[in-house]
Amino acid sequence: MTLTSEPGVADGAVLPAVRAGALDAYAIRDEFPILSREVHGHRVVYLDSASTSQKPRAVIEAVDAFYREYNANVHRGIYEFGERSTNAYERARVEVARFINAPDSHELIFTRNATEAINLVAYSWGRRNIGRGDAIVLTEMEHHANLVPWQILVQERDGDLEFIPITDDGLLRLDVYEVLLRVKPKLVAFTHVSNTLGTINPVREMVDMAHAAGALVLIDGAQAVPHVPVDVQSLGADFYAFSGHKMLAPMGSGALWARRELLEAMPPFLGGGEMIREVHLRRSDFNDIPWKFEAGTPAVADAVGLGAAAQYLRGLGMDHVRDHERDLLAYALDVLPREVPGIELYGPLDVDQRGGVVPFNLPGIHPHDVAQVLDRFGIAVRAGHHCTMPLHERLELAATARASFNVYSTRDDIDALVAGLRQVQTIFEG
Ligand code: C6P
Repeated sequence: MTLTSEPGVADGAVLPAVRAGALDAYAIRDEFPILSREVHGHRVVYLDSASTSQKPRAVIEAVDAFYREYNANVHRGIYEFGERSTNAYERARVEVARFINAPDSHELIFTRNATEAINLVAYSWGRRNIGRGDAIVLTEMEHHANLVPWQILVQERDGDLEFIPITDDGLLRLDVYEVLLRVKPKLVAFTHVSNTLGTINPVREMVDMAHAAGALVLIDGAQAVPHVPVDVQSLGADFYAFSGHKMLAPMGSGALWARRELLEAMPPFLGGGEMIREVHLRRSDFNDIPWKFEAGTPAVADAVGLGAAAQYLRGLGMDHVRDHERDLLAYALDVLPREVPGIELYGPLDVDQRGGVVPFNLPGIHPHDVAQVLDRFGIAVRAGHHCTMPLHERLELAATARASFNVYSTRDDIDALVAGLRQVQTIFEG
């Protein structure tokens, strides 16, 4: 199959938004149409990128071009639009696989999001491999997406869950992990970067420990792939799940990467069209990977958008992205406690162990009220439990407010947050 080029960033191109080896976030902002809008008469200060990122023109145009110029189903139509659609879909797979340095693009399955990718493993691999008394090790900081599917699985199969505890700073207790591995778990599943505390977990070390104990490893990369360089080969994990919408791509796009031999041994997740080779009334032969796991008509335009997002981020350079967000994090951790009296911050203090996520509370003011008042000034932060209720329980917090960054975030955004929080305090404390 020849792969034609569809809209995106030219191969290997460095975008003009990278100058002198650093991101120019102000130039990048111009590439995100939504960021030029006003909210309640203020410039939009979007600090909820951990929830979902905004989309650059390159992604919007790739999706737009799909529907305007060649919308057709994939792997079916032997006509111009169908061939272009199939080419673009499979090229996006190559692009996304390359972005995480997967050794083989056929090991990359398109899913709707990280949640679906994790559920795919829980249903397919889990039901075949987890039985009575088998243990799965998770952590106290997991997003519900990397907790509930495993709860459902062990309840059904009579297995067990064990949890790596965290320190008060939000770091994993690797000493306890070492002890937990003595129960010989079948699987260890943990987040690469915490969506609530920002903790960047020591994946390679934890993978090596798990493998030495005979366990497979699933990494929830939802908050890592958009923000830090991810190389699934050097991380050494067995399964790696992530969402597209947090990495500048359309909602409804995501992926699971797994080693070929695991995917080939796993039964299908969903049955239907696309995932079969031959169907008879009483039995079917299944397709090769990755299509065995992509039943039905896929979200083709969204996958094409995900490919364009991966190209865009590759053009910026993920090392630059990480440096930019670490700089913003350091600035926020410096300025917030100095300028906002009494603010409580959570998570690791060392910016090398943390992504661009800043959870906080203003004592005596509910985070929902904080978020609501900030909205009046055009500032978007998330408030609540951020789908990590057990983590909040562990930290004895009912809820937190959370500011989170992406490539288009600037120090001006943090200054606006500081000013907004002072206003919140004035309103509530008089
Ligand atoms: N976290 C947040 O505001 P989905 O919904 O499938 O795209 O992503 C689920 C998910 C899985 N793991 C982690 C670490 C995540 O952060 C998320 C999504 C968002 O923090 C929405 S709840």
